Amino acid sequence: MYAQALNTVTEVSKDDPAKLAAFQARIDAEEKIEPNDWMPEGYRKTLVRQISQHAHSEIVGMLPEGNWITRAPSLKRKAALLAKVQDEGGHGLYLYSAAETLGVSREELVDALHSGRAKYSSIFNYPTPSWADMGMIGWLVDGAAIMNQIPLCRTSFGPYARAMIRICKEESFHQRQGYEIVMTLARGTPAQKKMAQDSLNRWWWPALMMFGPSDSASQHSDQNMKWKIKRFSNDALRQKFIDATVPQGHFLGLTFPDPDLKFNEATGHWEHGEIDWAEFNRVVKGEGPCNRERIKARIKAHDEGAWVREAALAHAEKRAARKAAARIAAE
Ligand code: BYC
Repeated sequence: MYAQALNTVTEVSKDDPAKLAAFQARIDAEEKIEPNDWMPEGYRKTLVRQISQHAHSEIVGMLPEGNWITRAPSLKRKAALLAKVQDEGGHGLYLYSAAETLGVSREELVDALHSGRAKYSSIFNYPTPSWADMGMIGWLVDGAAIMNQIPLCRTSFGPYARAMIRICKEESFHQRQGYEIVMTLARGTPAQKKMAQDSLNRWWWPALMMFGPSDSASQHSDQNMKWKIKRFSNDALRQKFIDATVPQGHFLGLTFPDPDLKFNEATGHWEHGEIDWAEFNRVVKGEGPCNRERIKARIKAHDEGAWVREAALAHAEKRAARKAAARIAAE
């Protein structure tokens, strides 16, 4: 039940070649595609897949951090964490709304998540046993998210690109608050520094997996780059993230759990060891440490929120009926 969707190769299209060529010309000219414009069915499906997976990731991503709101070490930390988790709920809503412009309903998307048909980011299937994990999520997970999402501000589908602009501004605050938590721990007592190091050891490899399979194994990349949904390949973004993050960790006196990590003077890049793709595949298929717990928590929250949705609907119906009655009375 909790296995995530099986992979399918991006559908290119059985559409009219003239329409396809005109569509591609608009993409090549950097025009934004809007919901009422003609688009190939494969483009629409790919966007629904990616935007909804992204929305699910934001909503499921609230859970590992929500775990620490009641246990944050100070009022200041609690307020910042609460605001961050609320931001993530907001990101989910912008993204579900962007997906809905493509003709799917929120209910269908949420049902796909709850039934295990839709994916969400592998990173949120790892546990958060220590306060240092709140810092590490902000620094590494939001840091990786920013690296992936800044180019999405220029993605070819208008509603997705516009949603990403605000999301990226907020992610940048999240990344800074996370780095500041890690910095405080790294400069604290030996026990605090150890907490930060242990947490980095647990999150480093899963953070690298956020960028998706290696380019040679990525099935959607070629078509997505052609449609300018994606602007950089998975490996290119992963490399940018490593190059930006390793010096930040060294500045804090932390080490990375990769004996093969070394700076290549000739290329100017940090070279890294082999990623454990078997682990990645297990987590994506629903066998990560927290997959079952996360989906169970989402379903529980959804069920317990049913009365809010019903009340909002009843209120909207009453307002519409009052408006209609007032209009008839005025005629
Ligand atoms: N986890 O052909 P590929 C956040 C799937 S939220 C799970 O390379 P594509 C945040 C992929 O979906 C972070 N699945 O695909 C929130 C595909 O499966 P399907 C989420 C993964 O689309 C709260 C298959 O593997 N960010 O930032 O070209 C707090 C083959 O992959 C993963 C987004 O969603 C993964 N890590 O590229 C803090 C960004 N990686 O659908 C932070 C938007 C790959 O064929 N998404 N898969 O069954 C993207 O940029 C792209 O979809 C990806 C994958 C780079 C993720």
